[in-house]
Amino acid sequence: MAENQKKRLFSGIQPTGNLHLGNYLGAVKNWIEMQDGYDAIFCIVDAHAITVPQEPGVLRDNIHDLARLLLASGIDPDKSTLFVQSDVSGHSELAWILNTVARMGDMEKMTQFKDKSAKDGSERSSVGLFGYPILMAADILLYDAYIVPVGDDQRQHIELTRTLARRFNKRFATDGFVVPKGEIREEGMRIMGLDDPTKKMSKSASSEYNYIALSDGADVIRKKIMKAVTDSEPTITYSDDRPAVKNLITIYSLLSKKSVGDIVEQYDGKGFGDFKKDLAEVVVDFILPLQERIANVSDQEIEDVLSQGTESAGRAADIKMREIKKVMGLGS
Ligand code: ATP
Ligand code: LTN
Repeated sequence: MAENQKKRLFSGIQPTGNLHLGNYLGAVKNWIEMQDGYDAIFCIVDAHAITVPQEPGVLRDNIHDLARLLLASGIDPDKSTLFVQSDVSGHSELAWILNTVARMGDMEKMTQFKDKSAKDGSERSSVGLFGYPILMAADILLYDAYIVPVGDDQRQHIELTRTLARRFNKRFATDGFVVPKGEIREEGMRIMGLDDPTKKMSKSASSEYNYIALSDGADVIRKKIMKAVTDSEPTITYSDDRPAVKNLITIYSLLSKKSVGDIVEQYDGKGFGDFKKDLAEVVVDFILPLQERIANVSDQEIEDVLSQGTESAGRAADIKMREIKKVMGLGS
C-alpha cells in the first residue's frame, strides 16, 4: 500500500428501527469522526436483520430511515461509501464459502447466539441467527478492511473474522484476506438506560423511559430526562459507584463537547433540578436540528447515494470474489 493511501475501514449497522441516543453516541457519531482518516465503507446490514423475523414493509422503511439518518448526521458520500448489504450479492456468496471454513467448535462458543436464542429456545432460532457472525466476517473480508469500529459486544465476532481469514490464507497458501483489527470503543461509550443504569440503553427495553429516541419531540425529551433515575446523594459528581449520574454526565459531555471536569465544576453546589433542566436542553438542542436535517434529506438523494454506493462496493466485491474463487478452484 502506498504511503499516502488511506487504510480501509468497514462497519455495519442493522436497520432495526427506533434508533436512540445510545446508537447515535455509540456508533454513528464515531463513524462520522472516522470518515476523514480512512477509506470508509458503511453498510446497512439488512441481511443480518432477517436472522430474526422482519415485516417486509417495515424493514424497507427502516432501511430508508437509517440511510436518511446517516446522511443527516454527516456521513459524506464524497468521502465514504454507503450502501445496503443485500444489494451486493458478494456478501452472501462469501458467507457461504466461510461457512465451509468455520468449524462447529468456533460457532458453539459465540455468546451472542446463546443470548439471542435464549428467548425462543435454540430449536426455534433460525440457522441464519447461528451463522450471523460468519456473514459479518464476510462483510469485513470482502473489502480487505483493515480497521473495524464496533461496540464491545462485537469483540468475539471480530476474533472469529480474524480466525477465518488466517485459516483460509493458510489452507489455500494465499494472502487473499486481510486480517482485520477491531477498533473496540471503550466501556465509557456505552450509554446506559435512563430508568436503569445497570443495563445499556436499548430500543427493546420494556419502558420508553429507558431511552431517548432520535424521533422524540422536545417535551418528551424533557420529561424523560426529568424522570431519569439518579441516586440518594444530592451532589453532581462523576464516579463508577454512581452509574446513573455518571451516565447523565457522559451524555451531557458528549453532546455539549464540554469536558466531564468542566461539567462537574459547573454544577458544584447545585442540585439535580438545575442539572437535569440544562441536560434536557443540551439533548433538545442536539436532537431538534438533527430532526430538521433528517426531514430535509430527499428520497432522491437517498436513492442516488445508495446506488452510487452499491456500484462502488459491488465493483470491489466482484474483484475479491473472483480472486477467492480462483484460489479455491471454484467455478468454470
Ligand atoms: P438494542 O438493544 O437497542 O436493540 P442493539 O445493540 O441491538 O441495541 P444495534 O442496532 O445492533 O442495537 O446496534 C447498533 C449500534 O449501536 C451498535 O454499534 C451498538 O454497539 C450500538 N449501541 C446500541 N446500544 C448502545 C448503547 N446503549 N450505548 C452505546 N452504543 C450502543
Ligand atoms: N453485528 C454488528 C453489525 C455488523 C457489522 C458488520 C459491524 C454487521 N456486519 C461488519 C462491523 C462490521 C452489530 O450488531 N453492531
